[in-house]
Amino acid sequence: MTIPKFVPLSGFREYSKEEMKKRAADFADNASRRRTVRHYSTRSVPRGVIESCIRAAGSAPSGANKQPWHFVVVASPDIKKQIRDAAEAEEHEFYARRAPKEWLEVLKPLGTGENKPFLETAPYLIVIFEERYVIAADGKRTKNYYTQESVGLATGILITALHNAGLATLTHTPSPMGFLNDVLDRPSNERPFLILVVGYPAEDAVVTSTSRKPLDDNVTFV
Ligand code: IYR
Repeated sequence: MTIPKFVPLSGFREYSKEEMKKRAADFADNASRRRTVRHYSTRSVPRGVIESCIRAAGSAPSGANKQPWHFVVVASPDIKKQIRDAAEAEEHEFYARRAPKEWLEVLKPLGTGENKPFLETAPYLIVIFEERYVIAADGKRTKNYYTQESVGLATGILITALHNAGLATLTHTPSPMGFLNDVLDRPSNERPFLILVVGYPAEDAVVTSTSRKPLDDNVTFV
């Protein structure tokens, strides 16, 4: 049996009530400035910033601490083009045939469509994979737990970290996206979770006018 090895909790910071309130409010103000951006500049972004943000994402809690994620950072114009071509082919099918009418109806206000130029213009695509199970060198499989929840948590932290660093993102989920395993040469125990488009917004970027649910609609204190 494996015995847990405990060490003292270090690194935890407590703040005064006042400081706590200010930090919480400042964080919420900054988070509320995040918008999903679909128009990107080709301006480059330092790779170290992407690395730090992925390090933040990797701090997410995960089922049995298996950290069931893999991030592929795509900067290569050739690979970005392959991803764009494959994604647009799937999206063409989605918008032309696969999507039910009600789905297309709720997408209308977002102004989305099958053309995905941002997959080439943005300096980085971070393709996030969910590691459903682990294959050991001897071929033995071990299960990971709560992989979708874990990868969702890591992705949320990644998006927030990138926003905090002053970058825009777009969560893109071409459907189906199995082509990402082929293009990026990822093994079959990993499933594409989503593509995160990362960069500076284009100078003429526009977003839809939107509002966020007020707390009263979102929260119940009992
Ligand atoms: N994957 C498609 C469709 C799409 C679906 C939802 I739900 C969105 O919030 C946005 C888009 C696309 O990327 O266009």
